[in-house]
Amino acid sequence: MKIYFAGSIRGGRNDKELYLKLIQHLSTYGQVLTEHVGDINLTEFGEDGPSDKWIFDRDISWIEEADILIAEVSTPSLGVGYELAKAELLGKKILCLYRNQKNKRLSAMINGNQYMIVKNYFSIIEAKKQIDEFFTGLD
Ligand code: 6K6
Repeated sequence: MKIYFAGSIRGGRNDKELYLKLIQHLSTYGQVLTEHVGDINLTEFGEDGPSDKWIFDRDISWIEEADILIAEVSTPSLGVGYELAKAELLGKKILCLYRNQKNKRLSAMINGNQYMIVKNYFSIIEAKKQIDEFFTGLD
């Protein structure tokens, strides 16, 4: 099972520790292609490494290769939104996890999209449970 995990990078890195924990949990189900999203040393300003075109091309080929896409969508990110739309066009199964936050609401373009499974949660334990249920539903 190849898993594409999507989470905000240049949209903001406030949830990076959360991404890391979710990626560790997802690793028990298969190969997470995008482990760097949970890299706690990666900031939204990091410029080292390959060009943006290289990153785009590699990430698109990983989405094509992935069996499923799981996105943590609490921090709004143009890149994650794009990846979700791409995965939908490619017919991938999609789970979006949204942490409930005061005075914030998930974009209607995600929350209102019947193609994707969108799950709200409060705690990391709950988020992991949503992941477990998603995988159980794939059987
Ligand atoms: C380091 C610091 C800033 O940018 C980098 C390197 N960039 C990326 N490396 C790998 N994947 C990326 C990068 N930028 C975006 N992505 C992909 O888009 C990831 O798969 C994330 O799920 C998503 C994040 O998009 P933004 O718009 O929040 O950056």
